[in-house]
Amino acid sequence: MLNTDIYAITAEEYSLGRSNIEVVRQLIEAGVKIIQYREKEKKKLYKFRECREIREMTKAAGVTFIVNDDIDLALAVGADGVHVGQEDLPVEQVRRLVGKEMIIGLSTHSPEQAREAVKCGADYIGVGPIFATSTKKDVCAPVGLEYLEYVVQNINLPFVAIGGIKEHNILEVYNKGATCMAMVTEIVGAEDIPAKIKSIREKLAGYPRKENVPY
Ligand code: 3NM
Repeated sequence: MLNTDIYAITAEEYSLGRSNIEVVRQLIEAGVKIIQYREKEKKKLYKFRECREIREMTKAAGVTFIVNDDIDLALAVGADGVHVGQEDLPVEQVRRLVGKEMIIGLSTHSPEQAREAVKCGADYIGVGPIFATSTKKDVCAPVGLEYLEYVVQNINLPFVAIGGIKEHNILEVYNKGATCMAMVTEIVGAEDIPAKIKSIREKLAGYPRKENVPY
């Protein structure tokens, strides 16, 4: 799980007029292997219809599909996983609802929350916000690269770095030991999404990892 470099997250309001479905189509075509559906403003029926279509598209392409927040939606469309935040249902309760197989991701913003995530049975954690971001409305101030470093050294769970990550600063994150980086606006807000993915990947591939980073 999270055995990939780019974790793409939808947000139609930043997608330059393209629909979530169109963005997902382009992400899949560009070879992105994990996609999260995150849509804060729409009513559930419309989210359900989009998720149902995205589930079909991702399944056909062998792409992991995660639904943000809505456990019922994740179950209804047969998503691979659900991603919850610190103020959503506790992970133990989510597990009771979704069963053993579904992936549960949990957003964390501090060492304490990361340690708690291990105890409560999250399958992976979000680590952020690494840099300032205005995409998530209620998120705390950036925790910087320090918290990421803590997770790399101390937490034995797959994790994805998130928050304000862009092509121009992604190497800072990568070089602290993150292997999977989540982005919203940098990707869905790109004029040319496949070109953006390619360019980010070239950047990562062209840069050697720091020695002795334990991952
Ligand atoms: N979660 P962008 S930050 C969805 O820290 C989300 O848990 C965060 O958007 C966290 O890539 C964030 O546009 C928004 O900065 C990331």
